[in-house]
Order: sequence, then C-alpha cells, then structure tokens
Amino acid sequence: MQQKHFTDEFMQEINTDNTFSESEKITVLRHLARLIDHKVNILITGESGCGKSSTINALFNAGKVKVEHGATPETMEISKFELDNIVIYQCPGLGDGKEADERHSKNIIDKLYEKDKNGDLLIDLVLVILDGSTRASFTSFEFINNVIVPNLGQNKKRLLVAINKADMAMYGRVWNHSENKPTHELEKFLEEKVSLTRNRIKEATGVDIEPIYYAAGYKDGNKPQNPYNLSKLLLCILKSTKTAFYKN
Ligand SMILES: Nc1nc2c(ncn2[C@@H]2O[C@H](COP(=O)(O)OP(=O)(O)OP(=O)(O)O)[C@@H](O)[C@H]2O)c(=O)[nH]1
Ligand SMILES: [Mg+2]
Repeated sequence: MQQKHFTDEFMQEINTDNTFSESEKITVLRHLARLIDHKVNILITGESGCGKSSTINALFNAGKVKVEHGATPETMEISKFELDNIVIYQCPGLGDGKEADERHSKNIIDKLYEKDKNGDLLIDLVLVILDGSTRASFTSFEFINNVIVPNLGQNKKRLLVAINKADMAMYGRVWNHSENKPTHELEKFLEEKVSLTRNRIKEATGVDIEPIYYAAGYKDGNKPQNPYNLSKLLLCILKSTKTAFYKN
C-alpha cells in the first residue's frame, strides 16, 4: 500500500510540475505504464469526429501499436489497441442512425459487463470523449446518461468524460499558440463547459464525475497542433488500474 501511495504522489507531482514539458510528462507516464503489474483496460467511445483515433495516436505514437478487430460482424466495429500494459478498446458512440446506435449501445453495454479471467470487470475505465469545438449535443448526454452510467455497476469512478479539441473551443480564436495553452478567457470558457457537463450528468443520473479538457492535437498539414493536457488524460488512465504499481 505504501508503495502505491508513493507512486500516486509521484505521478501527480510529475503531472503538475511546470518545468516538465507536455511531451516529457507523457514520456515519463508511458514508462510508468510498463511497470504496472496488470494490464489496464480502457474503453474509448464518443461520437464520430470527437477525436477517438487522434487521442489513441497521440497517447501511443501510432505505429507501435498492435491493432485487432472483433471477430463477428457486430463486434467488427470495436477495435483493440495494445501498447505495453495499456489495452484500449475503441467503439463508436451514438449519432450514426437508429440501427447503428442500437448496435453500438449493445456492444458497449456487453463490454461494460465483460469479466476477466479472475471474474472481475474487464474494463477499468470508460473514456467518453466529447468534441470541445462544438456545443455538446443532446445525443452525447443521452449516451452518457442512458447507456454508460446505468451500466457501470457499483464503481461509478469507471467513467471519465474528457472534452477534446480544447484548442478549437470558442472557434479557436483565443488559443495561446506560442505557449500552446488556453488563454485566461478560454480557460474560463472551458471550466464552464466542464461544470455544465458535470451538472447535466449529475441532474440526470445523480452521479458525480469530474470531466477534464485536453487537446489530442494533430500532425498533418503545415500547422501541427501539439497535444495539450494529454498527460492529465494519461494519468487518469494509469490511475484507474485496480492493482498496485511495482510488484513486490
Ligand atoms: N484542432 C484539433 N483537431 C483535432 C483534435 N483532435 C482531433 N482533431 C481533428 O478532428 C477530426 C476528427 O478526429 P478523429 O480522431 O478522426 O475522430 P474519431 O472520433 O476517431 O472519428 P471517427 O473515427 O469518425 O468516429 C480530425 O480532423 C482530427 O485531426 C484536437 O485536439 N484539436
Ligand atoms: Mg476514428
């Protein structure tokens, strides 16, 4: 227990240390991920275009990752990525029409109840990504409140809602490009988005969650956008592991 406590504090310290750049933090956290004594299983979902693929690429340096698809036509849409001890299942969210929505809901619910070989729930964390460049849609809340939350089981901490594309909020006009972070004005706007998201979930389900915001960024084009707060997301992922760090 002592050991885990130490590691938690260490990770937190890295995350809040401003002398580390974002990419240095991510590197440290990635190395830490190798030291976990069990795999961390994450389910990533969200509406088309919210940035699921970009987030996975940014977290994992795409290319190094082993990708598998489900075996049946129904589960084909769930892809599995593995890097070191982090296993990610990616599944589309709602908003693709009634038939697809029903299929995706069922796939996600099945995954939420899946057990590992010890009989524990397989998925340690469900990451729902929202597109921060637009107003959160009715569908995305319906998805969180009616599909995800009721099927989390006892541990509501299994849900993380993360608002992506922080750089594009407020039409991308007030991002501080030179320091790659939100201006004070944008920070206030993003905090409001966080609190609105928290309230809509609390009102509908009674569950308290603490959403975060970040930018997965992108590499293509002549003006790449570097990730922002991605290390915070990675930290939340690592913290969701049910087992202690460092086997001893
Ligand atoms: N500005 C900005 N653009 C982003 C960010 N993350 C993703 N994007 C862009 O948003 C678009 C959609 O991103 P994807 O990663 O393909 O989204 P997805 O959720 O995988 O979409 P589907 O596979 O269609 O469900 C792409 O053009 C990305 O480059 C970000 O943090 N900032
Ligand atoms: Mg994608």
